[in-house]
Amino acid sequence: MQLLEGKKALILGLANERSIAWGITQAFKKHGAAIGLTYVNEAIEKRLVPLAQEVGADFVTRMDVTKDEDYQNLREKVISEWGKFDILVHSLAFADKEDLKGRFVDTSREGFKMACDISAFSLVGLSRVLQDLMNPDGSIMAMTYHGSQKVVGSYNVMGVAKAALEASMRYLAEDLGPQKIRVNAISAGPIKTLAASGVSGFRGILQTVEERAPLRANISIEDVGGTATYLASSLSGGVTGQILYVDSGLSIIGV
Ligand code: 0WD
Repeated sequence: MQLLEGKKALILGLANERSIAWGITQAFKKHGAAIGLTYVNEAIEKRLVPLAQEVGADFVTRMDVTKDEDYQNLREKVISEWGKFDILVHSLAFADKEDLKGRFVDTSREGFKMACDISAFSLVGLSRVLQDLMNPDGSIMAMTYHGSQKVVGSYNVMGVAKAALEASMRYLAEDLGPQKIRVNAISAGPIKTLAASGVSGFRGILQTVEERAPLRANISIEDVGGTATYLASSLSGGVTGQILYVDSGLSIIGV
């Protein structure tokens, strides 16, 4: 059954075939959605183009969420390619590698600002410039991690940025609800991607899931793609402002 037939999905944060956004893109494609993709810089563009071809994407365009003009350019691109669209996927984050090791107390003001700007404010900025282009029954989703709620060694400033992202998601859900746009987050378990390689001790985090999570296995980008498809489709009508955990159940385990 094709759950996303006739829907148009704009996906941000596809860097390579290991990216969570790739699992989501492939799942959306399988379910009949049209795809638009963005890249942050030329290096990512090179890796993105063959992936875009593989899924027959309608367009790829530049979007660096730290640049005000890119928000406007993205809006204009969506208008010229699609007019209206249905699904927005926020699957991007960034923090200085120096801030993803050692003690959180040493986080610099600049590092704090940058992590929150790129990883959290961007959801607000994107929602603002794109909201009126979204059809009713639209769905916005962002990727988060449990380090927002509990202390995870080395995740540091990114945990704070994810807390800001999750709270932003809830406020956006209230703002955009009257327009029949739903806003949710997926809290994924650890997956070995480019972004994850910046987190010191990441291997140990993966091992913990295998040893302690109820399902005793790490999750895959396909697992996230499945939940994203549910959130993008009308199957999740009535669901907004929520964080859905795709983490093999690790977050329910106490000491
Ligand atoms: O374990 C994991 N991998 C988890 C990731 C567990 C739970 C959540 N997440 C989240 C991440 O925090 C992020 O929000 O999932 C999202 C996607 O992350 P990913 O798939 O793990 O990482 P990756 O494949 O590296 O894609 C993230 C991309 C960037 O890649 P690089 O590695 O080049 O930084 O985010 C993009 C970029 O393509 N990105 C930006 N996009 C627009 N503007 C910017 C920017 N300024 N900075 C980074």
